[in-house]
Amino acid sequence: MASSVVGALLRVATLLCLFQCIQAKTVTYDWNVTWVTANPDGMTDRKVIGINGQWPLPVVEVDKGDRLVVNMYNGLGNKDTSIHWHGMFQNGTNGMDGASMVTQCPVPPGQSFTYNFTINQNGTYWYHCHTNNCYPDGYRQALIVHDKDAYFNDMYDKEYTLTMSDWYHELIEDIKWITLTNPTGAEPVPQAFLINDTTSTSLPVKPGESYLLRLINVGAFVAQYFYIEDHTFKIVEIDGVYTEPTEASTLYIAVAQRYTILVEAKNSTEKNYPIVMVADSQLLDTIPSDLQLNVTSWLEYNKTADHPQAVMKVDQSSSLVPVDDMSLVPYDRMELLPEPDLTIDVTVIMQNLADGAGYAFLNNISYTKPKVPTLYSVLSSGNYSDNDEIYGEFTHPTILEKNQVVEIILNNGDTGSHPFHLHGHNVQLIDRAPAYGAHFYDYLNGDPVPYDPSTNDSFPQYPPRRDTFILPPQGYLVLRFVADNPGIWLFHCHIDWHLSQGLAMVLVEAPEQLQEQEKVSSQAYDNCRVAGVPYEGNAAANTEDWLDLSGQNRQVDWLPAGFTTKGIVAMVFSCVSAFLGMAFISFYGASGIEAKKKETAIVNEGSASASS
Ligand SMILES: [Cu+2]
Repeated sequence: MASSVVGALLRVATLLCLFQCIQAKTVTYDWNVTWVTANPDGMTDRKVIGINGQWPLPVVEVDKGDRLVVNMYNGLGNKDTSIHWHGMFQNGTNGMDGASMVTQCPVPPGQSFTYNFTINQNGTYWYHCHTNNCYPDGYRQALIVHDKDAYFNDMYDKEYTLTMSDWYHELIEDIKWITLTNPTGAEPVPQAFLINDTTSTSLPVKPGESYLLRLINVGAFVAQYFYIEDHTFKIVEIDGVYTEPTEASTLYIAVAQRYTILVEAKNSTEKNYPIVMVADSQLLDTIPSDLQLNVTSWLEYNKTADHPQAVMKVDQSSSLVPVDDMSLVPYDRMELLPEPDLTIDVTVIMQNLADGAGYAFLNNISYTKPKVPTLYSVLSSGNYSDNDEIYGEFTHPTILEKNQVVEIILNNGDTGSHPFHLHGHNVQLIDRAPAYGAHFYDYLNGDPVPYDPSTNDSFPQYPPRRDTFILPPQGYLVLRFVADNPGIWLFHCHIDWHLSQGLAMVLVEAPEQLQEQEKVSSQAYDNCRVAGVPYEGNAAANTEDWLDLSGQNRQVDWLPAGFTTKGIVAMVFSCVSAFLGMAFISFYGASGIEAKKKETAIVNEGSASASS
């Protein structure tokens, strides 16, 4: 009896699997990546990175369970490249994560790389170049994973995807800003803000119908506030994680974050309503007078009616009050993870190094690329893989053991907010201060406030999960996740300028399991050979002595403590010239008084003799 039940169950399971296998398909793209010319803001033509001669780039759409195959040829001629599939866990396919010098060699001009992985996730993602700040040159677009089982599928009639982005007129490689002449590290200010790679768009809607809007900030730097005049909406997904439907009227979307919302159309076609994107001007060190901080699009009820510009409700974008993502509850109600097995405690610091330029640090390390992609160090290291020394001092490696509960305490010693992203995972947001809203900038007037575990003991029962999360100015953020995905995963600020300043570290997750499961294609190693990048050895490319890191890439030296000889000489001469200056001033001043006294005496004598 028992065996016949087991047999029946097995048959059902086989049928189910067969059904799923038939359902899942392979979606293949052949992409020739080349420079093309575009003018999305109507202000100036510029070179952008196109795919098959086109820009804006193709939106990738797949169904949950599909295999995605992208054959990418680098036809840029003068620039290395790669693609990161933002938010994809790449479980079992770490080498497809696309981060140059982390999981692959940069793909040099004239070479190809095939990305090939199965997507067992759902929701709203994006893809972007992950080699030397290449995505702000236009190499970024939406990646949508449709899910026939999404709980909100029967709650809308039509869906739209809206990307938002900052836009620069110069090629990123021409913007020199980590320099002696910019010691404060002021980030380059964009020239425009785009929605769907243009200056405004209209979403046609019918009265009484409902719409699913997928919102993605594909920008390099600036977060966006988002609202629709006279409409509220329901949040149903953040970064690929379904949430309980949550009413909201304003969102704050940092670069790399995604929100999916349900909007119900009104029952009248009298007017069109502005969809408003407001750049977070707090992030900008200067605001040029010609920079348009808000962008108006429309929920278009009536094509022939007026399309009014948004009327700004506030003077400052920071007066807008967005929904706090800490208040969102995942639809699956996954519970708070237990106490951590491993705690990573890091602080964001911005500081100058010996070249006078501004850099970014997690604790005292400014991420500096290794000589060998870290994944390839793992795969070639044999028994050394669980020794973090081999990954180099300046990749800031931390080894996670399989299935550990990991807590990251991220403190902010900087006055700016930072949207951090962890590759390969989404994480629970368990504590953050200050909260979004009126008090978000409260810690600015004073010293940074680090997380204190002794005063924080209550966390949400069902914490929100996402892959990109905001660290408040001078505040903190606490995250938890399970190390159930062997791989090399970059943890970094997604402001691309800050990544280039070194605001990153690598997590080396379950390296022994990674060695067993990861297969690297010969094409991937060919790319290394052509690029002249070693693909064996420790971070210094040493294959003989794994613990000898001499020759590893290093961050720029620290500014020397105290005064250098040069400084002392400069100080002495400054003092001497100051004293000389004061002496001359006194001398001239005193001689003037003497001369005046004599003059007065002569005049007095003269008038005395005249009167006598
Ligand atoms: Cu940052």
